Amino acid sequence: MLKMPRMSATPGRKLVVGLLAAIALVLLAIPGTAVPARKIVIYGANSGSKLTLTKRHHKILVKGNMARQHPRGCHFTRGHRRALCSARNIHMIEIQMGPSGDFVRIKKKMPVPVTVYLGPGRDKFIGNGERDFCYPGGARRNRCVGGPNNDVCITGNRNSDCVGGPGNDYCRHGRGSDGCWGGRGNDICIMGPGEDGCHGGPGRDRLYGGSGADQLYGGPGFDYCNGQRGWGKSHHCDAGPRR
Ligand SMILES: [Ca+2]
Ligand SMILES: [Ca+2]
Ligand SMILES: [Ca+2]
Repeated sequence: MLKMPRMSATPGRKLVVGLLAAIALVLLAIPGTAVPARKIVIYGANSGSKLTLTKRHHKILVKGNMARQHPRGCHFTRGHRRALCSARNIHMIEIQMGPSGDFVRIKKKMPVPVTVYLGPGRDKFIGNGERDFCYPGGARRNRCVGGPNNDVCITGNRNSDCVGGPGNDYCRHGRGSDGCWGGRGNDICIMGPGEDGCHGGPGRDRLYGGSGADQLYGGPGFDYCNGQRGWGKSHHCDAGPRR
């Protein structure tokens, strides 16, 4: 007697299993596409402000004079002087300051990177353990302090300073006579025109002077120093033209 081969059921079962797997994959993929990451945007007041950001539970609290323009991803809780932002599903905090002198400080480490545009006026930014991207603008005597983590500071064309702190930091300066302090970590400093001072600090740093007589300080670690056009002096450097 011929027994029905059991194998005949297998292709059908394989198809069902395959279909179920495909459906499961689609279901898994949906939440990722349905909830796009958000960006918080905070606007400083035109008259200048002292703004602080701190983290409280799953929210970000902003204190200081803000513009009338509603911050994105936040709501005002006391006039334009306090805002509360949900930190859920954010990928970036952006801060846009006005044309007067501003002071922005991140009091607690933010869960995502911070990008800050300080605008005109003599400004100062102090970051925390998040990655900070600081654009201090074109005024004289601006200063960005990145703090821990890998920070980026890109200045305008008048004398401004970047202080990287710990981490692998990057600074790029315009035409002023600028200062960059890389701190610990492997830093990159691109000084541009002007008579600049760059301090690599501990770690393997790469320092570029640009045109103008620059002073490059490699500090501890194997450092590359290149004064480029305009001869200044390199100190404690191990490779490059060292001039
Ligand atoms: Ca400003
Ligand atoms: Ca840093
Ligand atoms: Ca160094």
